[in-house]
Amino acid sequence: MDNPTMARLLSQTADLLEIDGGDNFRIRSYRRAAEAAEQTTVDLMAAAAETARLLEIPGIGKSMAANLQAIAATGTLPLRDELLAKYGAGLLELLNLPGMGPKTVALLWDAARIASIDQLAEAIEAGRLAGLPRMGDKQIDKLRKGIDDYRRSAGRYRIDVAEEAAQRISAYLLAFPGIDKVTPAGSLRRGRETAGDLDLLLTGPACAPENTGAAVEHVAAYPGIHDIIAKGENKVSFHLANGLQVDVRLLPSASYGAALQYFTGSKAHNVSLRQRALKMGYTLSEWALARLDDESTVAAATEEEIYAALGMDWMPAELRENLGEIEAAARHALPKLIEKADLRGDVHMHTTATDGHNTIREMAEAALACGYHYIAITDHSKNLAMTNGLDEKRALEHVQRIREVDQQMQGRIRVFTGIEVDILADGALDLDDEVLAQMDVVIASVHTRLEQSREEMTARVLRAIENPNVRILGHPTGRLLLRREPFAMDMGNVLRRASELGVAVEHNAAPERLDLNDRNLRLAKESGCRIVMNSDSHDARNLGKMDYGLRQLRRAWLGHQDVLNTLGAEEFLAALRPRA
Ligand code: DGT
Ligand code: CA
Ligand code: CA
Ligand code: ZN
Repeated sequence: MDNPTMARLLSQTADLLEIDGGDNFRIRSYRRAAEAAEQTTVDLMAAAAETARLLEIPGIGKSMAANLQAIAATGTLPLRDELLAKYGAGLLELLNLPGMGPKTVALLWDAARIASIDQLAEAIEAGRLAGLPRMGDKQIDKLRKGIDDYRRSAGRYRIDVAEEAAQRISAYLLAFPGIDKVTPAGSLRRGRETAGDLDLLLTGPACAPENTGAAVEHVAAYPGIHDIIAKGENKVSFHLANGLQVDVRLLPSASYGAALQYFTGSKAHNVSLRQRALKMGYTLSEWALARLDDESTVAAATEEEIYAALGMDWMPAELRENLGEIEAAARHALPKLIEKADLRGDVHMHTTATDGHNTIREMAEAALACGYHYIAITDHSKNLAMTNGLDEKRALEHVQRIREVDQQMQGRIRVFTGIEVDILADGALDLDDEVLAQMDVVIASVHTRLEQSREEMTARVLRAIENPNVRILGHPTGRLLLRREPFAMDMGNVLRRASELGVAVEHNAAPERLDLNDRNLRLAKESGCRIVMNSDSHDARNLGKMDYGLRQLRRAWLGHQDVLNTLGAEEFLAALRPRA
């Protein structure tokens, strides 16, 4: 079990205690321990053998050390199990609904014995929530929409969740002699923002046909397996504890390329490719590209050979959605996609001044370690009170401190001043223009009143970007993947105007956001918009985590020339919307 999983058990226990009306002091100590488990660099599983090592972690006292040891020994926490037995496992799922915290769940339980999403949906439809405290019509509508969104996205997993599972499973599988290579295929390889299931391909001597028995048993013995769905000679399918399905296939090296091509998909890409093969007198399967007449193999071992035999260039998996890539590869006219090494800076991040975990200096040092040439510090503004957002006075003091750190870094990295200023409900900005005018990078973002109508939201964002201080429109759809749908807005209209004004649009690389999505990124490019990719880090450890975002840019066919923060520091500043 890894640290985040242990942290989750502790924070779920805190939630359950709060719902149960437990002692505040106790609830807080679970929350603090969850936070500590999330933050620490100590491997908790290993440290659990020695109480003293656990106690050295700030936020872990005697009773929480004992809890961590219980988790390490049994994989679970007795108190959590007890509370779940009392209320039912569905209670925790309720907390996934937007705006649903332990207090609301407790209210729903006390007033109507609601302990799952299904029961909540039923109660709403039967009108049983009307009249409950804090449950006005608007609140109930919000809940109904939250349930719809949740059900629509159920069964898919965020790309980072799928990726981390793939890495853990790969590490385990590669320890087996005879498994030489584990390659993720399917939607994960294509870099889609979510995955329905995980497809892993294994090759090596232990994966050759008629010889797979031991390797199959090793796969089936993976400790993270919740239940096995199917186990055959060259395939094992199972669920992980979080419900994610994993399809593992064992392959002979000779047909590795054909299998990788087939199981990478997408389905639409494969259908189109197979038609092309047929026209050329070939048949394409997961085993090989073969001649139709005598079934002899034309290519099978690598993807490059297969695409080449079809008269095409090999293409990165992110492009394989049947959106013109097959024709482009046949014309030898594939785009050159942006790469990690192209990124020179990151201009959206938070510090301890608001809701970040690190200081300006720590962020600068971490960015330096990522190889960046520049960053901008962009904390929240006062409208986001729960983040301790900056008012005018604090914002100016912060700018001063940012400039000091910029000096201290002595040119090793540039630290630009900035702010993520809230776009208020009417489209006004949350801070005075004179204050904004003193900053290098002003990002304007919508964080509140997301329920506005399409007309209101479009007008609101258009008004905000008219403000000449705005350089970048932050996370332009406000979505939280699998949790909150994008707000209603006329994106085409906003992108057109942003392009006219020279306001850049952000691709937010945080894996829970990833907006603009691939489709809208294409639209942004077609509209002539400048695009900036940012990590939106609230923690120095997240700096440099641009991979998931990068893959969305690549899915949108973007090259380095399409993304502003591939420029050097001075060129980047100069390329932002010029000062009025
Ligand atoms: P997902 O799992 O929903 O995120 O999406 P994928 O693309 O990973 O889909 P999945 O896991 O069902 O299948 C993996 C790949 O296998 C898929 O991208 C293409 C290939 N594949 C699966 N079923 C078919 C099929 O019926 N025809 C063709 N041509 N390819 C298929
Ligand atoms: Ca899949
Ligand atoms: Ca699959
Ligand atoms: Zn934001």
